[in-house]
Amino acid sequence: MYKDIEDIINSIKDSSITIKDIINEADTAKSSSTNSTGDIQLKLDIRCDEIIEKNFSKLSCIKQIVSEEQENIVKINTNGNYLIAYDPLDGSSLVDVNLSVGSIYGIYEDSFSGKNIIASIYVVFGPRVEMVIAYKNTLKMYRLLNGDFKYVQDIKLNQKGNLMAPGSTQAMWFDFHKKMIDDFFKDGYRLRYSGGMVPDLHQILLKSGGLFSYPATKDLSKGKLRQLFEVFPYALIFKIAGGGAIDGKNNLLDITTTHIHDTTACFFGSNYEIDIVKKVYKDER
Ligand code: AFP
Repeated sequence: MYKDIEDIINSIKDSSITIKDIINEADTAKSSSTNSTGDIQLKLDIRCDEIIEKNFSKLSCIKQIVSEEQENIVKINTNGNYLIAYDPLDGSSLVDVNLSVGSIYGIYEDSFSGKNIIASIYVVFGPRVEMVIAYKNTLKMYRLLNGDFKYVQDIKLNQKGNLMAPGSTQAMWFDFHKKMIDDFFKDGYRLRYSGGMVPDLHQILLKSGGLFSYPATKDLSKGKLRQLFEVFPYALIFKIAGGGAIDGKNNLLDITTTHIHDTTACFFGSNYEIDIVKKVYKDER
């Protein structure tokens, strides 16, 4: 693996081992601040972000970083080759109820845009700590065992799955979207949704498929999930896994980013389910 990417991965491993310990003794109280999307930040969000930024700041190969928890781009090294966008602890509000949470990283070259993402990494903090790395058309899972991440398996999606993870407030779904989701359940799909995209998508990837959706809704016309550090990393992951990732009509990695905290509607899944979304959304919106 290219040394710079290896250095970034090792930095993420170090941060993740520290974050695991912090989650266990977490002060999950709210801080007095909100992030740029208006989410009230937990002290845990800020602490995890500080750890990741501190570790990334040691790497000369990184030019800039973008965090869900910070308004602006952070400059690291003018001569660095890579740009990293990350969500330090996605779903952090779930720590309070002891559900799994995760960190998400997108590694970009030249600019923060879907077409320039070259690698994705996510870490699931659950009963076990697991890391998935998407790079150069490979998708590999590692598990934290005795202080180190050991290779477990490659990940590949089936053409069709049976898990459904339907996000957002159902009362705000457009009728055509609600009918599509209802029809999947009528076909025997099983509901798997925790409110944390990292464990929810991890489950679909490891149990060979289905559909995760966070659509545009009557109250969120551009969905909720952030392009650079939530959506594009998973779009690359699902592409390499042999599935699909769209906004309803377009491939997610083709959409244009105008601001580092832009959101988008998103669907991640096996090809059979993604084709159904394309058919339903073709005539809508
Ligand atoms: P938080 O980070 O605010 O807990 O939100 C988690 C998340 O960004 C993503 O992980 C989930 O898939 C999605 O929000 C859940 O949103 P809904 O609760 O609206 O379904």
